[in-house]
Amino acid sequence: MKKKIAVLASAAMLTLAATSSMAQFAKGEDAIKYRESAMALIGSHFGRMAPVAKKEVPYNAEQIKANVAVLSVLAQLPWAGFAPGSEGGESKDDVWLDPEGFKQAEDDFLAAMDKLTVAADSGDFDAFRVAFGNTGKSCKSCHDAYRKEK
Ligand code: ASC
Repeated sequence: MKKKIAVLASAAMLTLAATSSMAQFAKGEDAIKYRESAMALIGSHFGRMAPVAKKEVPYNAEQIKANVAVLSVLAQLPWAGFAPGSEGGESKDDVWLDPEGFKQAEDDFLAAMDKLTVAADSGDFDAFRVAFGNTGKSCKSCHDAYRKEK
């Protein structure tokens, strides 16, 4: 009996760890809506910094730092939404056919985000501009590989 409970508990913990979220999605379409909502917020918080990086709008170090702090939380969200059985939406099937490649793309993006956070926290415009560009490249390469053509 104790062993059975231990097995069930460790299976539940593994499931939580695998999805990095509170709970499983009830339906595939819930996961699709969740990840696409998270991506939309990431696109907004990222995209609104582009005019600053392009020097079309003055650099305000405190605003960029605060925005990147929000973005670094948002950046953690979409991944649980690529759950098994949630194929579809804007995702190519390659997300599920090539899980190692997709995980690598996630890791590359999160590593670029970490560098963007360091750069934004430094308050140095050129460091921000370079890290912003590199993060955008990681967005694009993952979209090119794993997002359907619009
Ligand atoms: C964005 C957005 C993306 C990336 C990408 C960067 O603002 O929505 O998908 O930047 O275009 O190259």
